[in-house]
Amino acid sequence: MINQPDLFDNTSSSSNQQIISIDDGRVILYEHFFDINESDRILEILTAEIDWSQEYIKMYGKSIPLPRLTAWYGDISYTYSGITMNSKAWHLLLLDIKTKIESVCDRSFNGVLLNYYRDGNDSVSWHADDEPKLAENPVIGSVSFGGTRKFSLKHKNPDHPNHKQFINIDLTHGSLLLMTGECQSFWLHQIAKTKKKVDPRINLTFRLIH
Ligand SMILES: O=C(O)CCC(=O)C(=O)O
Ligand SMILES: [Mn+2]
Repeated sequence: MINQPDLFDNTSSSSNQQIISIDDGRVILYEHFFDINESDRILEILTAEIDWSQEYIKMYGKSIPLPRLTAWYGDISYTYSGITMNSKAWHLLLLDIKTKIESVCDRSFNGVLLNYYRDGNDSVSWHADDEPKLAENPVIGSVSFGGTRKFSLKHKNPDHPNHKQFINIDLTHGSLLLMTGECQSFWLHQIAKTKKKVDPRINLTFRLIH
């Protein structure tokens, strides 16, 4: 595990910081990073004002719709899974959220990928945020609003116990999850589909693109 004692300023957030203990990486959860009123307001504004789009990926020669809506806001364009998302002027609310996240980790971000999970059928499959433009050991700041969904982590090494036994974290309304250190090199993460009735959910992952 990489030790990054200077990464977090524990004094600047009133919310509870919970360190999720994993090998080869560092994951920190702040529940209620945004209080309930702020979170309700953010959910309402982002649902209405973000320029959501349905993207498609090519698989076996077919064009398959992503099982969620997405958007990218940032200083530069971003490419992942063969999809290029052009830069769009920052929404002021996204800048406020960015500043608040930057205040608990001494990193700055220059883009945010937004996901809109309409219901339990929407998901993101196993992947790591490891595009070359993110550089090595990126800090990913992930905030969630709306219905709680289960975020799972699995170790990439088939011999590691957490390859089969996933680490599951409930990402609740207003929570912040930081993935840092070697997390993206050694772990995959997903939001699985669920048959449970779940409210719509918006997730924002703030990133630094080089
Ligand atoms: O919705 C989430 O919590 C995760 C989203 C994610 O992993 C991504 O956008 O790369
Ligand atoms: Mn991801």
